[in-house]
Amino acid sequence: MLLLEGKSVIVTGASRGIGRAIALGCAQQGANVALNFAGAADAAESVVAEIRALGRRAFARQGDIAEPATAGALVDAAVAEFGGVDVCVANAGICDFHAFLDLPPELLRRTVGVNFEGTFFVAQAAARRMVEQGRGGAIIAISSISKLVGGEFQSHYTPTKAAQHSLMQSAAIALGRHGIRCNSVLPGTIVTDINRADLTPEKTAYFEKRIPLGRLGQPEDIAGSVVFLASDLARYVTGAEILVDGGMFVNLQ
Ligand code: NAD
Ligand code: RM4
Repeated sequence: MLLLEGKSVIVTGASRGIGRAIALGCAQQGANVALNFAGAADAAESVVAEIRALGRRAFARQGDIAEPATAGALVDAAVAEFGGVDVCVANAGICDFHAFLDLPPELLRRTVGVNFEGTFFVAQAAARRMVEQGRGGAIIAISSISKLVGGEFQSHYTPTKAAQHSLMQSAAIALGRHGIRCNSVLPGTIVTDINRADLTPEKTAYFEKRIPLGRLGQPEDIAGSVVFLASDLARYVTGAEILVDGGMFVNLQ
């Protein structure tokens, strides 16, 4: 039996990286997937094609998730295509590594806008629809190990990852009576476009030494925890966080 058979799943920032792997992982478990993407239409359409090849339905819709209207339009499109929304994965995010002392206000505001406000808008739009439908649902924020620890060049980013989970905690309380569960996944360091330039050979070697499982993560390492939280296996899990980091966080010495 598939874990997400016939479920309608929204994934933001799904054209590549972790979002793409989540979209495919959900489709492999029987879900139909509505993808949001920022700019790369070709990449998004190729994920759509991969999902259709699995025998599921999918479509991609462009939009800046920092704009509140993007989330509403995505939910409306998922309702029109799939008849409703059961799962919302707030994955879209940015991290332009930058020193703290001269970090420009525009970069701070944009990072908060995409990572935190974007999560808020899509969670709220999906929740409104789920409440209307009256059949519960699951909302999952892709937060980070950076919710738990800082980064020298991430002073604008790490607070947005903590804010995402704080939102999931409050939303879990607000939505529990509707059977809507809200949780976070905290990836460790996963090799994607977001950190390709930052992961120098030296930094990679340091991480590999620090991670008990001995390697950096791949996007596919994250999909399983999202599928779990989206599924009925997690029916009594809400307001929780799952750290998926190969053990990096606990490795002090
Ligand atoms: P990525 O750069 O490969 O993917 C980010 C995705 O978000 C892309 O598809 C991008 O187009 C999209 N996006 C960016 N701005 C957007 C906007 N304004 N509107 C809509 N979409 C937008 O990076 P990734 O590593 O796959 O990141 C996905 C999420 O995972 C992010 O929230 C990131 O913070 C989180 N995360 C990543 C890591 C890691 O090590 N890679 C670790 C922890 C958490
Ligand atoms: C994550 C974590 C990773 C970093 C990415 C960009 O949350 O901090 O180490 O590479 O963000």
